[in-house]
Amino acid sequence: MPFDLSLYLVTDATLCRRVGLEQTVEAAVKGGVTIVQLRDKHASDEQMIAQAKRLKAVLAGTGVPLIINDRLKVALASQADGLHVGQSDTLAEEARNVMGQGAIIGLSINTLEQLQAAPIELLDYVGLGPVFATVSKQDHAQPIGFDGLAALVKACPLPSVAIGGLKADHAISVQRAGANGLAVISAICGQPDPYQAARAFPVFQAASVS
Ligand code: TZP
Ligand code: MG
Repeated sequence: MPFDLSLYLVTDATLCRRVGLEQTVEAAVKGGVTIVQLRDKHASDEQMIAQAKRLKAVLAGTGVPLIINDRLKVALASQADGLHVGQSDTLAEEARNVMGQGAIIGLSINTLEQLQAAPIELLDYVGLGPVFATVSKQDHAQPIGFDGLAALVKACPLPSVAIGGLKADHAISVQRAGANGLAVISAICGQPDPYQAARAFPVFQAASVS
């Protein structure tokens, strides 16, 4: 499935509770979100499968892919479009094997060493960060700043999306660093009006569709 990393929404169940997860995603996509990742560190697989199916229904016909964080079982059972894995997960190879060539597989990268060790040929994109410290992810790695982001992008042969503490005002700096987009949780999830929150992000000049 083609994908556009320019405004990548990562969901947080707690932050989305007031507006509702489906409502947040629907509004954010209307406001310009181009790709959605369902991330939930606390739900059971069964709960997450049900949630993923509801989000698939919300996204049907929009062309916006649904990516699942970490849980291959959930991605398979919900027929999601892809899987995003972290450094502590060893899922990229397994995900590619069982989800097939058409799946969108992403990996989180924090350092040049991780980039050099990454199974690039199995991946479709990388998430680079955190750019800034953030309370949205517990025990996140050392922030890399825009200079660190630019160094990783330069060394990276794949499309990339920056993550970590990013707000609409950072879009220009992210673009200057060469990444293909911004991934955000709290700039959209938990905002009173997720549609307006998404719209606040400027459209990337050369939105990359892979
Ligand atoms: N990975 C690195 S930082 C982060 C994740 C999932 C959280 C980003 O959340 P926020 O609220 O956009 O800083
Ligand atoms: Mg993980």
